Amino acid sequence: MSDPYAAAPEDRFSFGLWTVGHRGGDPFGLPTRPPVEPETIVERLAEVGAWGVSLHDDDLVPFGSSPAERDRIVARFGEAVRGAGLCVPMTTVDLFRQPVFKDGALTAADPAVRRFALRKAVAAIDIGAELGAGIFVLWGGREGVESGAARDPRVALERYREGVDFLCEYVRSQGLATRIALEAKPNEPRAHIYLPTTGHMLHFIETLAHPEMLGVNPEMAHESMAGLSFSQSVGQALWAGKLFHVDLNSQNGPRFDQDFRFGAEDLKEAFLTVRLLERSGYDGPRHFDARAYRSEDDIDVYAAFARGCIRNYKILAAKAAAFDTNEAIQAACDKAGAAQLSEPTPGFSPEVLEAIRDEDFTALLANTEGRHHEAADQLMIEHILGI
Ligand SMILES: [Mn+2]
Repeated sequence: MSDPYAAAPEDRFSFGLWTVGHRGGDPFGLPTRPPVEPETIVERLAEVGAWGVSLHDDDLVPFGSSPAERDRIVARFGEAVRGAGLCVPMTTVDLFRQPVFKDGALTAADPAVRRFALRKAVAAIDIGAELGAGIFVLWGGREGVESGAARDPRVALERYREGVDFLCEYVRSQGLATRIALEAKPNEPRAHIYLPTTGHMLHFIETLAHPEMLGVNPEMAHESMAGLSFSQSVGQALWAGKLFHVDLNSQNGPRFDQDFRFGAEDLKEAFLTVRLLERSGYDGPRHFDARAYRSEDDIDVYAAFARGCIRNYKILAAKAAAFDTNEAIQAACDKAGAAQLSEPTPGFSPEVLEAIRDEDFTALLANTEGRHHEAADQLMIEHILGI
């Protein structure tokens, strides 16, 4: 019998080179796994059923490579990706690792650092274009502060706006179809990062010169670090038509960014997120920005970790479909207001206002009936648990 939870290309599952390629190093410990060539990672991802592989510029082309080396590396990688039947749906730029970015990149006080960041980002967009990536993710990991004493956030945001506008103009000048997805994170590596949540990003986009080119890449761990509901963040991005990409992983509450296997923590939020993505018709990459525990070896990384991300998504998608077609569950959800919320609120007119002023709310104010969320939630829990 075939495995109902095996990945299919239409699932659009993708992994970053930096995820399965993560060597297990952390701020307190050395790497525990050997380095693996990008071409080998691609072969192994194909074996677990991935559809795509994403990358930072420096994951593939070592920082400081010559133009000739860069061309050779990108061409060889593109061949490996095509040979394995994969694609590169997304590339991103590392504007955080090198010491030059110690006080920011696009928001660095030193204008020369900002110009260098633009040069690096433009080169990363070029790598993406060469590999056929339609999406460029921008995560400003160093765009923030430890201390606000010498920083006016209004001025920093103005520099941020100019930097992103520059990149959009570059994409347009090259006639590329690249769309840019902004990724938020509240802290780590900076104490306070500018535009710390997906909601902040969604507003920022509306201040830019070409908002139609920009969307968001919400990451489950990042929103959870701020104590927020990931499914609500994804929901706002979908509602705004701005969900260009999504970083699936898991996180155990507000603490350092854990990037655990998707589904490993907070099953309820994982379920609600998968249900939302599947119901929304989202057809972008289902990208796992996660990494295996430091305790694991390179076989565990693929056999248990990468397969686990995929299986948990597929299992939750099947659970979500069954949830939405179960009559008893749907009746309980409707009793808790699921269908009622679909009824629009009236638009303003003097007549409508007058009618509202005249409406008799006596029975509403006297109504003590509960809203029955406990019953709906309990059914969801039992459904997830397989009862
Ligand atoms: Mn993360």
